[in-house]
Amino acid sequence: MPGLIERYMDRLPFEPGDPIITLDEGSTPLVQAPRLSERVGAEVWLKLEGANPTGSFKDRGMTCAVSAAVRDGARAVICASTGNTAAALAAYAARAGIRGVVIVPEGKIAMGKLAQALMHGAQVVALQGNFDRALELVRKVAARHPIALVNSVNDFRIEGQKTAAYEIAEALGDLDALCIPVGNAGNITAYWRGFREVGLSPRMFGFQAAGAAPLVHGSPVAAPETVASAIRIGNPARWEQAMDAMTSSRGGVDAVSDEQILDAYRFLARDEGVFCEPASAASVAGLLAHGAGGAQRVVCVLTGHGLKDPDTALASVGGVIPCAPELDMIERVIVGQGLS
Ligand code: AN7
Repeated sequence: MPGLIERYMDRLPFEPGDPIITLDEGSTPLVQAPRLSERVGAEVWLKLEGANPTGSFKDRGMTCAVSAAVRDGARAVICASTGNTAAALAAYAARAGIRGVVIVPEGKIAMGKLAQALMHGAQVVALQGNFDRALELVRKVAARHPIALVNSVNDFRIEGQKTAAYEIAEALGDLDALCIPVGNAGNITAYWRGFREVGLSPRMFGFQAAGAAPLVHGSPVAAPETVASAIRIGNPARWEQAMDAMTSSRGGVDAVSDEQILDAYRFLARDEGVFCEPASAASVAGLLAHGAGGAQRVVCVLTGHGLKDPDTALASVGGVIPCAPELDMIERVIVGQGLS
């Protein structure tokens, strides 16, 4: 499939002939989740955004933000990031042949994301502070220098990300509820915009990690903490729009503990064959813990791939079984576990 700007140009702020920086993002799988459906007593679908080129939904926003920046003559792009935006920025900046700069909280981004940003040649600044401080600082840098800010405060990001709602509408026709993790609150804003544009109003249920749940508390969190590093955010930039999406759709926002997140993370991997990153599992943890208002047909957005964060995966499961290179030793190990 072509990238999403080409697919949806009539509904995006681009014209034929504009420069398009793309990796053929979007068109991600929407798969049924039979075991999860059974557990919650509803028809549950998973939108696998980890199948995007850099492994997260950020590619949808980044193709638009970087294409628009190039159209405006930008030679450099910058963002603050908990990791996935940094990886996407780095890839699309490389594709565009412009400079990429990312500011990330030192020691708090998953290994895969760091490897991506560095491999794609972005300048990676490890801030001795959290994401919220990084976002404050990049806003100031972008105001003072000719460098385009591509965090989701940039509306082109929202425009690109709304296309995931189009794809769900095309695949299902209609749905009763959407469950989605909320960090900086750009994605829930984007889905709501996309659904409204195609005439749908599913109930929007946003889920935050309990240690980083400003929308649930109704006030910013100064020192957010969670195993789901992607959503370790205490003062979301799209606060009002996210609340509007949840209120006007008769949805809501709730918190899930790290334990609930990790349980859902393992359940998806072991029982549905879907490996997402911990932040993504917050959508399913939320559905399991809080329900979705009695909805019949529910879509959970799995925002990023599990391979992004191998450290958390390995810390969440049992280890390997060492074995001498002999047939009888292998048999003892695997037949001992029962084969038939
Ligand atoms: C996997 O990369 O904020 O509510 O800087 O990586 O739109 O912020 C990532 C966010 C959910 C939350 N799931 O989305 C960043 C960043 C994953 C994420 C979110 C993020 P928003």
